[in-house]
Amino acid sequence: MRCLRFVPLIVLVTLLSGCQIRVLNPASDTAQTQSNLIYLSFGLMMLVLIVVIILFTRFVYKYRETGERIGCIPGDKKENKLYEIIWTVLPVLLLVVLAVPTVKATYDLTYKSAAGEGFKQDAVNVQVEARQFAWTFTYENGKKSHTELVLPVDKKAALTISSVDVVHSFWVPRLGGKMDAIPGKKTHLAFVPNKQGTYQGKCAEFCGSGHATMRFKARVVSEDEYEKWLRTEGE
Ligand SMILES: [Cu+2]
Repeated sequence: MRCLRFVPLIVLVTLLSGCQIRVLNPASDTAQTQSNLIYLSFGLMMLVLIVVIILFTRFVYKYRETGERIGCIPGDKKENKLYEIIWTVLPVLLLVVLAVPTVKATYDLTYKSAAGEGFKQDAVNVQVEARQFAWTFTYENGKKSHTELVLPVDKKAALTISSVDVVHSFWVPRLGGKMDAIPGKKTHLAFVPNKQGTYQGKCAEFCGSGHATMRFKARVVSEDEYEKWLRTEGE
């Protein structure tokens, strides 16, 4: 019963981590795809884990040391071609099931981001500039914001990301995966936010002493509200 000592620790970790898992609560098409991939890989992992635990328990019980087996050393077993084929093919199949949607999603994102001009035409284009330790969001009409990224709901957003000093990483967990901000280079991130709300954004690359303070708000609002905000004076 010594293992019971770990119960409070497990409950604590569950409570601390489970309150708000933002990547599993997506608010854009890209974030939805990524969250589906997390569920798929978690499901496959649990499948393997459960099968292994059942087999392990069964074998430990079946081949336990009983009265007549004390000191018994099992002899060599003959090879079993069928079993060998099964445990070679099954992991390959699992990897294929995991790899196909992952590679497809990765290429879709790259394609969407790299599609650049095509995607940008009817998208809200924002220049994102990172510096130690702040962000600047510049809109098509020249409006600048340092504290919040405002986007209209259900409209494509195309971000062009750069840095003026060191490598940073733009990340709004509920809107999709991270993108590096690299000095002297432009990177792209594209998604369609589909839920209104205010989401936390941050720098996801350790960039110096003020890294932890490099946060911003991403606000997804109705199109009317967005137009109104865009026309008001910048900061
Ligand atoms: Cu940073």
